[in-house]
Amino acid sequence: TMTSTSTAIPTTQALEKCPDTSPLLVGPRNVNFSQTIDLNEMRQDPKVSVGGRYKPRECVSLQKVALIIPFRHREEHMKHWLYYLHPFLQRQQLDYGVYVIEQDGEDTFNRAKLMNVGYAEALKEYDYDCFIFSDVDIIPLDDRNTYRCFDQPRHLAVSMDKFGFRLPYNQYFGGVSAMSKEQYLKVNGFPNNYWGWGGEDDDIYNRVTFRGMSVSRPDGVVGRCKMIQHVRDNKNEPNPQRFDRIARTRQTMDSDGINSLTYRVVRTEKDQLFTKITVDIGKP
Ligand code: BGN
Repeated sequence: TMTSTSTAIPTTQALEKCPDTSPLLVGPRNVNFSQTIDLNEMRQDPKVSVGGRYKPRECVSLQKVALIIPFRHREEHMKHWLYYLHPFLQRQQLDYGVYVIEQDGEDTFNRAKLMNVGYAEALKEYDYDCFIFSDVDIIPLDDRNTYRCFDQPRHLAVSMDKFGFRLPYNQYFGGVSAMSKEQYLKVNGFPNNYWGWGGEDDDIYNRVTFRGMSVSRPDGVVGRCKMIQHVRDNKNEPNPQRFDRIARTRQTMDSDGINSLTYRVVRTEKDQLFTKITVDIGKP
C-alpha cells in the first residue's frame, strides 16, 4: 500500500490557484548566445508534453498562455529561445503552449499576419486566455517580467540591449507583447497587409489607443532583454508603404485584421518543445 508521505500529486483533492507572484522566480539572469545549444536534455523533461505544452503540477495557473513566434530560417535563434524560455515560463507557473508559425515559401515576410495565424491556430487546440506575440530573437533576462496578460495590452520588450536598455520611442510596441483574447478581439488583431520590415507594431499600437486602451509595461530593470545579433533577412526589406499604412490605421482597422484573415496550413509538426505550423499566407 502507498504511504501518505510521498510527494505524489493528490488526484482527488482539487489543486489551489497559483499565487500572484510565483515562489520559483530567480530574478535577473544572464544569457550567452555563443554557447552551442543541445535541446535533447530538455526534450526528456517529463513535465513538458508534446507540442511544447506545460502546466504546473503544484497549482492551477492564473492564465492559459499561448506563445506565438513568427518564423522563417532562424533555427539557431529558435534553439536559444526554447532553451531560455521554457525554464523561464515554468518558473512563472504558467499553463502554456509554444507555437512557431513558419511562413511557407520565399515571398516577402509578413510578421503581423503570422501573428494572426498563430492566434487562430492556438485557439483551435486549447482555450487560451492570453497571447504572447514574440520575435524569435528576443530573450528576457528577468523572470519577474511575467509573460501573461494584464488589464491593458502589455508591452514586454521594454528594455532591449540593442536600444541601450531603453525604449527607442514612447509608443514602441514591438519585439514582445501580450494581449488577452478580449483585448485582441477589441482591436481586430494585427493588420494583414504589412509585407516586409516595419510599421506593423506601430499599427497595432494605434489600434490599442483608438479603442481607448493604454499600454501597460514592466519597469526598465525587470523588462531587460537581449536580442540575438543577426544580419538582415532576405525578403524582409523595409516596407516602403509602412508610413502611409500607419497613417491610416483608423480607417483600415475594422476591415483588416483577424476578421479578414485567410491562409492555408501546409503542415503541422509536433516537436517535444514546440508546435510548428507552416502556412501559406499568400504574397503582397
Ligand atoms: C520603427 C519601426 C518599427 C520598429 C522600430 C524599432 C516604422 C514605421 C514608420 C515610422 N516603425 O521605426 O516597426 O519595430 O522602429 O526597430 O518603420
